[in-house]
Amino acid sequence: MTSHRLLATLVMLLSTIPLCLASESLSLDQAWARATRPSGSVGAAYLTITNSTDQDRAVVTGSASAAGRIELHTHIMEDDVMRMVEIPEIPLPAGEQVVLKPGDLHIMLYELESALRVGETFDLHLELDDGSVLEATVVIGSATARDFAEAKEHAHDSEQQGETAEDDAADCCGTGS
Ligand SMILES: [Cu+2]
Repeated sequence: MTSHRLLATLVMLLSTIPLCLASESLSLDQAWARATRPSGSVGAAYLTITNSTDQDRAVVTGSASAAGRIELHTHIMEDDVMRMVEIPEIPLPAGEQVVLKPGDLHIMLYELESALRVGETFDLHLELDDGSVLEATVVIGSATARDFAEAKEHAHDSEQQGETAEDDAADCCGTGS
């Protein structure tokens, strides 16, 4: 009887483990973008994805509320020149954190409905190879922001400044249209 109860307790304890595993998941954080020029129709979004599962995953497609379409991009060195290229997926290795940042992996935003303005936000929706979805609110910082912290800081003091972008879109997206 006692051993049965012990067993029952053990089974109960074990049955909570899958719940713990389920909480190890994928998270999308620190999403940010740089403001674009008023006439700009192309932008880029950066973010951090943490894959706490034991499964390799990948971002395969997505959309953004501010853009007609998005592409997954990275930068490569070709003949000593950095240029960006579209890639079919962004790998999210099991147990690793992947940071999308300027000069590296990024989400390219095409057909912007209007310029990205400091202090505003838009929604980003990324789909993974298993059909699951990650969503984030993207914070727009100034055209010179280098990371999420700076973007957030700029967004915070944007109202009085009315900042506009410099040549960021051209830097990142010379081939974009
Ligand atoms: Cu790009």
